[in-house]
Amino acid sequence: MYNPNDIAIPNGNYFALPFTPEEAALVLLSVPWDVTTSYRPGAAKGPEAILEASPQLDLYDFDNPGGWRKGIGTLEIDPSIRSTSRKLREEAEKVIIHLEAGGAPEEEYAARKLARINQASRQLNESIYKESLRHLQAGKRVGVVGGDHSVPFGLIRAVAEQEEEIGILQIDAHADLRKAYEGFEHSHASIMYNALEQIGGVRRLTAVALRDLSEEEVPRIADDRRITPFFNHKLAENRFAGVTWGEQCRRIIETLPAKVYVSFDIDGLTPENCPHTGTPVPGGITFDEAVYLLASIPRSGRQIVGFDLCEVVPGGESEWDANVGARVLYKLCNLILL
Ligand SMILES: [Mn+2]
Repeated sequence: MYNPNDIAIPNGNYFALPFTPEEAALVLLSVPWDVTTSYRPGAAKGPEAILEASPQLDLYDFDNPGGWRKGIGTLEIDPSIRSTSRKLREEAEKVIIHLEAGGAPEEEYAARKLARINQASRQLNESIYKESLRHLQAGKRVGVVGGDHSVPFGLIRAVAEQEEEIGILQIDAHADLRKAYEGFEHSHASIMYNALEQIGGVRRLTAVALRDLSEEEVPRIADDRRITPFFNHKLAENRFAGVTWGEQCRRIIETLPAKVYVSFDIDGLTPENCPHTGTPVPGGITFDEAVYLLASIPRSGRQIVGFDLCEVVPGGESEWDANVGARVLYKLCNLILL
């Protein structure tokens, strides 16, 4: 008999919970993929590290006591995702070196590699889409554990189709609105561009903690009425002027429709919560602020209909990044199961 108060024994499932995916109301889909991370790779190791760190959590959740009893299932990791990612990463690095040396993406040397990478990214998106849709159609919720921030595209597409109309709450240091960054159509820096361009059901994008933007992304945000940015410096200014975080969360949440997909890039948090992530940026929101913001979604009467957690990178000896990641993941699980 499973006893939630016993010492958790690692069993290959997130949080060492005893459910099969079939029994579970929520399934977690791990995507160990980071082909296009430009600065510092390692997000492909995120799911395994979070999985390993997760049994140390105690299961009581203050927003949803006993919520885990509805079942949080762990889908088996497809090993071909990891091996394809590793192979293509080497190709992507050659492309990046070529571009950094002043080469053009159109030159045959780079173009051939880019075509291969883009094709494989489309295949990954397709398989995540199909897998997600299968579980959604069985009446379950689905969460993706990345991987870099390109990996949830297929889940967002499947959720948007099922729910017809969704808003995305993105927590992220970056806007991820670049078109084909470095020639990679499905780069980690393009996920929201692709979601808005290619997924009709995405009606709103509300992005929180943005603080590292390219020149082209600023007008992209200003010109698209679906996007509401909550820039990090503005959140900080308001905080310094005495606006409570509760009030700021109310303003954030009211921009979203009834059904909310949460896309959580761990680098949206302050860097001490994710010291090894691919592109860390000073500033950001604290863990407590993030939890309060997420919990404000169901409190407002809205429903979380899907989520991803991306860019968690384990750092050598330290399991801290994975520990924080596991706690963000568990909070998302409990809030979606409300
Ligand atoms: Mn991101």
